[in-house]
Amino acid sequence: MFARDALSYEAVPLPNRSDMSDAEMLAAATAYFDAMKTRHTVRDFTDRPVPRDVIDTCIRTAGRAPSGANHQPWHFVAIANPALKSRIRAEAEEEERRFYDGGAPDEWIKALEPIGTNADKPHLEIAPWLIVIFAQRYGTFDDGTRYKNYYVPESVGIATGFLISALHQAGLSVLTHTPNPMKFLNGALARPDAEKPVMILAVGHPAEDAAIPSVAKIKKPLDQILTVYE
Ligand code: IYR
Repeated sequence: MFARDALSYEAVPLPNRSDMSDAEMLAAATAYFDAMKTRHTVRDFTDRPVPRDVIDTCIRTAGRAPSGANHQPWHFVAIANPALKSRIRAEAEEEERRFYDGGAPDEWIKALEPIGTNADKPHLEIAPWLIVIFAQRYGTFDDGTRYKNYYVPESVGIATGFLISALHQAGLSVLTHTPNPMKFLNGALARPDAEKPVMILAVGHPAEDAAIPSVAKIKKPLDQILTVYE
């Protein structure tokens, strides 16, 4: 993506700025909070299709995340193809069975009890889209030589947050799914070894009878997640 000789600093004026009053800022912040507090991780989807344009646009938003040295060390693979979704489900469930049948420490299994998860992952076939997020350990200049990426987990985490927020804003439900280990995704999706699979997002509309674990409603209050020095 970069040419080796195009790496010098050039300043351009800030192209966009918002000019809100304090009251407008608070109203905007509150409106966004009100929208985001309706987000829940969903595990039961319908097969209602979601247009490709919606997914593309949400990925564009993810691509606007800040990243270490602006290297944008991420790659997204969006899958609607039923055969590929079935393959991913089969391979993920194989890993998950190992995880739930003794591979994971007892403490981890116990921590998951209130979430109600198990090795069955039908949503990986039912949800109309799976988005697999890859982290790029290094990048490649136009001439084929490598450059190092920085703060890769942080950058990819921020981009994933942007993506989840954009999908929610578009009226879609999301499951963040992390089969353990995930290396099989490189093979299934023909991604290079330099890329580390980070997460699968199952994306779509919630099933009529979709439920969430009651613990998911318990969020830490502000005074537990914020310390202020004024
Ligand atoms: N990957 C497993 C286990 C799992 C782990 C965590 I941490 C969760 O928050 C939920 C599930 C699975 O997807 O079932």
